[in-house]
Amino acid sequence: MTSETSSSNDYKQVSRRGLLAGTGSILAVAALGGRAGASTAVHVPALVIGTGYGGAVAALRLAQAGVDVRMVEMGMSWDAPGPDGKIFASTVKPDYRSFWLRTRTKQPINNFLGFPLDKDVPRYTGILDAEEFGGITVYQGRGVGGGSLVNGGMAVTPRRERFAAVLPSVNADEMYDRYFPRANAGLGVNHVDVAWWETADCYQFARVGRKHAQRSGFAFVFVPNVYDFDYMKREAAGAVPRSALAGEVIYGNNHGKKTLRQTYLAQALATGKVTISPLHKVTSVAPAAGGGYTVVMDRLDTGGGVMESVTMTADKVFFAAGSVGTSKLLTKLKATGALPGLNDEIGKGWGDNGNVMCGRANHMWDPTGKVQAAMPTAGIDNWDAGGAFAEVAPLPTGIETYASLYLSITRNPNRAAFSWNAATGKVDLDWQTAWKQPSIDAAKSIFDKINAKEGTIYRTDLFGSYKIWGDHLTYHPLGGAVLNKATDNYGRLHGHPGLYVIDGALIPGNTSVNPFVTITALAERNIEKIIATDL
Ligand code: FAE
Repeated sequence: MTSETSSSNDYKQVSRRGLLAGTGSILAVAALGGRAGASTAVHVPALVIGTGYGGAVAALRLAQAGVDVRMVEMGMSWDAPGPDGKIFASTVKPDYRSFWLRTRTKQPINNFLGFPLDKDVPRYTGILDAEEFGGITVYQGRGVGGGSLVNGGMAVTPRRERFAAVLPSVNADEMYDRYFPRANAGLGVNHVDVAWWETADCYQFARVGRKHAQRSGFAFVFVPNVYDFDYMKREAAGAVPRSALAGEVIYGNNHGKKTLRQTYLAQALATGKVTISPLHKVTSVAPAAGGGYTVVMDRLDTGGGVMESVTMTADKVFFAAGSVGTSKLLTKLKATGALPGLNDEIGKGWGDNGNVMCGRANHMWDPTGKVQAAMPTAGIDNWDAGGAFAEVAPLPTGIETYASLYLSITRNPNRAAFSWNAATGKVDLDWQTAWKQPSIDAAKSIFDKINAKEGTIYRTDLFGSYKIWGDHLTYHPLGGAVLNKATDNYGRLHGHPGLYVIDGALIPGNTSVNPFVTITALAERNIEKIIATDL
């Protein structure tokens, strides 16, 4: 085992340039991970595990409060182009960059007109993890920026009247007066110009979605996004390189999207107080002899091999590895005795945000368009009556499919738990595929009605052969270290002062809408309190 020396502060410079100016290199990063023969472990005041929404908020606010922060991220830095000159792979041509350590792709939509779409790819620390548990595949972003690298950018603040059901112990007035506005500003949320949207070819699919929703009496609502809609207009005009209009989304956007790298993380690095170590996967956190915590991590190569073990110590450790990452770590650390003070709520309260997908086959007079912007702008809101909010999703194949695709977020009461499996040395999740039935029922409250009205049918070719529902997956893992249960009401883990959870693991399974704005706003609320009282 080696320890990292403070000379790796050099990396701060490489990393900041890399993120802000798009230069820098993964090689430079990898070389600075740890050094054989070094003796003193690096000690940092604050260590943040993961660089997604919760981690980015924590790092920025801590740095602004004068605290030096080390962020460690298991994924790559994503600032060097591949052989095609692009950083990220195309959605229709996944390659080695697309998936996290798989030898075959596992595309969310894996069939089309009877043809399986998955293909072999070289094993690589790619951007999208399709993490398989017994009853569900959980899709997550891997790399500096976490889920912001791969998501659809839909930046939805939950309706005020629904918030109490989402986070009952949180003061909703404070959230809606202060933290949701702060999160929206920090994330660079913007709205599509509806006059442009009404005529843009790339939103033909969404206008068809609106027509069908409204003819069946459903509320059709526009949804903000973090994709820069001015950039998209210029894409449509042929003035700039295409990204959303080239279908880019789940394997990364080469242009146009304001990920955390352009917002919170750029600001955090600009303070000069934040250092990011990519390809570092945390495996253990335990109390250190002299106070604070010892954090052990594997430094990975791009094939997923462990190059060395790196140890750091920190006064405060923020778990921001995402709902699954944080829950897996805490479940293991509690079960193995590394963090014996954690309570029995660890690993519990996990949900899939009620995600379920489906497609509808439209008539020939309702084409959805060859070119579809990969960023959704709208949804069908039937939450109060039927328990579903359905995002009108693009199917950016480059050909006319006459298909309407939807990702529904539904009120699904089922909650799973993580547990430590000593025999395999892994953490299991007890979610069962059958638990999606309430989600299917909720989605049917919308689409059965639309199909009846339009005289259309469900597509059965997108998620397998003769299979209507995409009920095997989620994009929105939430919970596992729930606020006010596994932690106090601000994310402080019980039993171990100085350990915090600050990501989607805090949210009990469902947000009623796409989750990242809520995760960001809650992180803003919690870090403000922690800085005021714990530092
Ligand atoms: P997250 O962003 O996942 O960040 C966690 C980070 O920790 C990741 O970078 C991990 O690689 C890293 N990590 C994990 N374990 C370790 C470890 N042991 N050591 C070091 N690093 C580690 O967490 N949400 C929306 O609101 N709107 C959308 O339109 C939307 N679309 C989506 C589309 C797709 C395809 C996917 C996959 C997700 C989508 N989401 C969307 C969900 C959203 O991205 C997700 O809720 C947030 O990213 C979760 O934020 P966290 O901060 O919890």
